[in-house]
Amino acid sequence: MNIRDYIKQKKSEVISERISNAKVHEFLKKNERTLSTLFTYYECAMMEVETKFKVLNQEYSLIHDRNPIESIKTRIKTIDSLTEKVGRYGIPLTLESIEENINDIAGVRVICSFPDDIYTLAECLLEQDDVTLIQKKDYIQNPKASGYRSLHLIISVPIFLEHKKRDMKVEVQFRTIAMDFWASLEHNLRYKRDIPEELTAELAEELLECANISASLDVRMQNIRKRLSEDTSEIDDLIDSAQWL
Ligand code: 0O2
Repeated sequence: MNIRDYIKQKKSEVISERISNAKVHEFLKKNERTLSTLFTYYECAMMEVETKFKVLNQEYSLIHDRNPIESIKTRIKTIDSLTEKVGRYGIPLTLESIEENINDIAGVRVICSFPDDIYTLAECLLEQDDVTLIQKKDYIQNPKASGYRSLHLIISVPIFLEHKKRDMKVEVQFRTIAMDFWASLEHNLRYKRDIPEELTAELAEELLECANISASLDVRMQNIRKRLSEDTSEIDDLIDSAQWL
């Protein structure tokens, strides 16, 4: 376990004492209806963002004859994970404070084939006039010490309800297939409790090495794709000019 995770774990142990189960239970009981409405709004915002990516993917395939998105995953944060984060951040357990401070209740993960696709899609999303960028963390340019790579955006999008419009925050994580594969494996190590400390350190080191290898593989495969598409466009040009003969 790296130092960041160790601190995180220790902090959350202290916090679970600070935010007792009883307090969480009382909060959930008191706010059940409002909380469920709020979560429905987050779900709607998540669907809006997912649709935006589906549209971009379709349009891209029309123009470039390939899909930049391999898959899209969506998730709403669980109550357990939410209250753990509220405790860890030391913020008040109120609806207003949760909405203001917790940015990843709605999450959309976009898995791309190549690193360039990530930046193209992020740019296209942010160009849309109903999308507001709140925060950007580029763990591809600046990977985490663990080796984690991904581009994280916190955005705000409007959802249109019966008689009102409401801006909701959504976290978008962009990864290549290789980055996602790595993150899932590393996630297992992070949350597996009963691994001896020595083995954890050994596996973390091995994972860091894998992260570096897969980063260079991503770049090499992207270069191959670029060369292939250059060649294909030369062939297309030849075919086009031959048709005039
Ligand atoms: P879930 O279920 O995936 O949402 P914090 O959440 O407090 O750690 P912050 O600043 O909100 O901090 O978020 P950060 O570190 O930018 O990104 C948090 C999310 O990114 C995590 O969500 C993971 O999904 C992913 N992530 C970040 N670092 C790592 C890492 O080193 N390894 C892996 N596998 N994933 C990582 P959650 O909340 O952990 O869970």
